Amino acid sequence: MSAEALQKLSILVLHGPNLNMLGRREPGIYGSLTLAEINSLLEREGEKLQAKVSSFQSNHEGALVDAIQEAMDVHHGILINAAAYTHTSVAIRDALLAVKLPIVEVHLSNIYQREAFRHHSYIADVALGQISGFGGESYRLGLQGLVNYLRKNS
Ligand code: CA2
Repeated sequence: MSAEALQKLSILVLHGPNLNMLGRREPGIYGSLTLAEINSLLEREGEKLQAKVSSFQSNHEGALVDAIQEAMDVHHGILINAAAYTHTSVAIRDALLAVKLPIVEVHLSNIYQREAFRHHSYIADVALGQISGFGGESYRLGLQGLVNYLRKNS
């Protein structure tokens, strides 16, 4: 298929609590990229993949639930780093299930090398897959996986 014939996909990237602090605190765990740098990296990767990438960060669970609900009929898939809500939020899980969009879960750090409470994700089993431990690269890999899935399945 030629590049012109590819449907422009629309992907929503969601970032959970405290990720607005990236690049300013804890670079040893989360790397030195700021959230703005991760978002522009994803926009550039999206252009290569013929996908429009829109990003949203919130420190509030309800705002993330609202963003997931609003993605229905607007976006083709969701890339999500729910941060600490990964390990606590039934509300975010329920919203992801409700919108029935393909989901990819990402984490900067390898959550399985960290405290036991980070080993459980409420999102993992409702996602196509999870990428954890590659810093900002986790997002790029996640976007590639999500777009490849959508190209094959829509
Ligand atoms: O590794 C990840 O991407 C996490 O989702 C990050 C969350 C953590 O609760 C998850 O277990 C794993 C924490 C994000 C906090 O981000 C900060 C960034 C800079 C400074 C402090 C916190």
